[in-house]
Amino acid sequence: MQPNQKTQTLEAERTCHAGGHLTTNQGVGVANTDDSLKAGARGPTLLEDFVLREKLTHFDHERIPERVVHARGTGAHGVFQVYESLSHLTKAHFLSDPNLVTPVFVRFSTVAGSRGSADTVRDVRGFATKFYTQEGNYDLVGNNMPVFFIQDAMKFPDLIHAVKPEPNNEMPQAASAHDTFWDFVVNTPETLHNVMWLMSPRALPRSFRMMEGFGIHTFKLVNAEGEFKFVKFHWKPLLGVHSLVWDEAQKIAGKDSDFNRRDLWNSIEAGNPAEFELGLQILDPRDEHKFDFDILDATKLWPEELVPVRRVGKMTLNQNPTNFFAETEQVAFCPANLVPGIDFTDDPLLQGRLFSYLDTQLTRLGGPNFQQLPINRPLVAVNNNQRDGQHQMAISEGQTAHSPNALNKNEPHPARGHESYFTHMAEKLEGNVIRERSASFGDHFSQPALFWNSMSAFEKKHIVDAFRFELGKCMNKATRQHLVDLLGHIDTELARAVGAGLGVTPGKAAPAKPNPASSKALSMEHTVKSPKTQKIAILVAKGFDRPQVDAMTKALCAAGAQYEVISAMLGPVEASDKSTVEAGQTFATASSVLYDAVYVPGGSHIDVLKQQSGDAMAFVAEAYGHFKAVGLTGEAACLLPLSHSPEEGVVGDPQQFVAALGRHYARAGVMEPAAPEVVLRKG
Ligand code: HDE
Repeated sequence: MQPNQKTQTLEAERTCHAGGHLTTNQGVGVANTDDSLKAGARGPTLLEDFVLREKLTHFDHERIPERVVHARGTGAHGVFQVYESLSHLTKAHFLSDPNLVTPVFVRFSTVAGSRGSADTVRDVRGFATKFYTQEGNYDLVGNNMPVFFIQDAMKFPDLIHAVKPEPNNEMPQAASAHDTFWDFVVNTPETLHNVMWLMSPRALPRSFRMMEGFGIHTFKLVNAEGEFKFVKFHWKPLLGVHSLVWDEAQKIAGKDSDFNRRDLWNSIEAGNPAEFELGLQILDPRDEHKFDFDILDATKLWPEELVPVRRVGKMTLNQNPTNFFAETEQVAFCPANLVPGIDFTDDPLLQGRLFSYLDTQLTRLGGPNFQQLPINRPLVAVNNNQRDGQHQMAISEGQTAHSPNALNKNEPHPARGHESYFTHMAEKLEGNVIRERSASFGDHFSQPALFWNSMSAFEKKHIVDAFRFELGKCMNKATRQHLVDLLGHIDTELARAVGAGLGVTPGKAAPAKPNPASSKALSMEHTVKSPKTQKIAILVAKGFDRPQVDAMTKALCAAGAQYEVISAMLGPVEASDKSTVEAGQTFATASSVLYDAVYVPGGSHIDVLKQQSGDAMAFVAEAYGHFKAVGLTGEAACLLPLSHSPEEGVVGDPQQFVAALGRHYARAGVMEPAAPEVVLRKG
């Protein structure tokens, strides 16, 4: 794979430690970095040992503060290219020239957990993209959900204090299922829309390659004539939007806490880039006030049925970082990093973010020069009078560092003429100085109801189960009651179903404004389904049917799926025809939750699998329980106790198996009535 422009510049920065002799940081050669300098072989150690002191000192300072939120993350390099010129909408070069390939770096993250927490926790995912454009760096710092918990940046520290581990005992890690989070939610009903998303399967992405991204805020696109349109940014994954189920997510957190990170890394290493299309929702300024929500309110989305998403370009993440710390840990995103042609709106959440990112990075990255780190440095020249500061890397030449100046002919000069430069939209502002929330931000229930109405039966069940789990972990009974009462304002069935699991009867409140609307785009049910890059477990023991395995692996490879052979022991496993296949995993190292589907060929090995290794039966049963495709050929059919139909995703034929890859949520059945009068309607 050809490295892109950014990775080429990073290449130039690389320090290769493969060859040469050991030196100190001063470049002085050393022959021994294993033993400290002592008075006699048994000590004591001498203070003059600068080699020991240097090694320990550097080690003592190897960690930097983790991000105050989004601490756990992983990154990848790639490129972005627009399909057609959008110059009628924006003067941003990278969106105007379809021949331009813009390098990008993306960091995906969870929000609440510490840097070492598990990947598959219930949480929002960050989706931050740095475009290294020819006009400077542009950062689109988004999430995998289209709305946020709060409307005003002023509430952010409260939200994060509430969701992070509780301050007295630092529990629980990377989880919203505790009292302080729900105490904040019930007392801040503007959170409810994002909370509905958080309780949905969207909070458990199967892969970073299979989740959407959203800029959330309303931004502006500005063209060369100075005309603007409002815009919402979307990332649409080409593999569709897919999630884990809760039981699976919890088990993966123990079996492979790097599950999402590993998935991205391995896919890229295997030559399967992560691909996303950039989508735009465009709104004419004349239509700013035509909706029953305020477009400056970050707790609201623009239903795609009202404002369609136009796919305008593609991002391909095709290169793993060389060094996690240098790139993924040190990358610094900031929503204030704009290029000409894109501008902010007055969204009060966005306005606060414009301050917070640079501010936090001054501490995290130790001073004002972190923009000079290779991963943060723009491709274009940086030219200004800023000087000095901690960790200054540039050796600026000349006498002047002020402007205007005559001593250096006023260089660097203000950009002019055809030089690319940023100008803020000339907008008339007026209003009283006031600390108040706009009344147009006041409806906290209609869009959560829209989301709920749009869910499939399975998603509704997931949401109800998630509320029951989360509130079940919340010890304060008043909080549980309060939450169920609030859910009553969204949907009566939802409130009753959640309440039944918590032993709480919803209050009398009916939805303030019954909202029967639904939006197809909000449900994962209608997403793209593809066998590509799905990971299949093939279970074998001595005596398996080789031709059946060959037929299956051929069909899987042709469809772009991947497989791993699992047996009781590593190494060659003998088939009925005496040929062998290599087992790369065992029942000790592998688990059904780490695969998208399972296949077991027929043959005499079934008796071995059943008798000697109950693990195989548990493997198949668990995959079935998590709604995965199950391929059982010939004698293997007995591994599932009851007979199942192809409609349920249980098949034997390779082509049918490939077609069945994906989740079969119909197996979940109808939701158990929570109370005699409650039956969830189908989504
Ligand atoms: Fe962030 N957020 N945020 N945030 N955010 C940070 O900046 C903040 C918000 C998002 O991979 C911090 O460098 C405030 C919305 C992502 O490095 C910090 C508010 C959205 C990342 C910060 C918000 C995001 C961050 C912590 C409310 C989606 C990780 C470390 C006004 C549109 C970026 C850092 C990465 C990181 C502040 C709300 C996305 C503290 C004050 C809304 C993806 O500056």
